[in-house]
Amino acid sequence: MQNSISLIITTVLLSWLPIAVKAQQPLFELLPPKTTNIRFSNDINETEHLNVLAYEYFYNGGGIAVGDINNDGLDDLFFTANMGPNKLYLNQGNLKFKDITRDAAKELEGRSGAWKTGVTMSDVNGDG
Ligand SMILES: [Ca+2]
Ligand SMILES: [Ca+2]
Repeated sequence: MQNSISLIITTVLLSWLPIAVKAQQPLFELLPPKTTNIRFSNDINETEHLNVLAYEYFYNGGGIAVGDINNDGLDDLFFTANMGPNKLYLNQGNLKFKDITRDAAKELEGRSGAWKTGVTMSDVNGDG
C-alpha cells in the first residue's frame, strides 16, 4: 500500500516538472550596448543640497517613450535622464539602434541643469 502511494506521489510530481521548468525560463534577455548600440544611463549624483530629503521625487527616475518616428514600422526609443542629456535612438532593425539625438535636434537633450522626468510620445497630428 505504501509503495502505491509513493508511486502516485512520484507520478504527480513528475507530471508537474515540465510546468516548473517552463516557469523558470526568462522572458527577456539583457543585451549589451555593444550589441544594441544603446549607451544610455540615468546616473543620479546625490549631493548635500540635492537629495531625496530636498526633493522627494529624487529617485523616481527618468522615462522612456516608444514610437515609430520615421514611419518605417520599427519602434524607436526616447530616453529622458534626470540629470544628464536625453537620447533619441533610431531602430535600425535586429535590435540595433543609432543615436540620432543631435541630428534630430540638439534641444532633445534637454536644458542643461534641468531635472527631467517622464516622457510620452504621440502622433498629435495623426500623419503617421
Ligand atoms: Ca522607426
Ligand atoms: Ca506627426
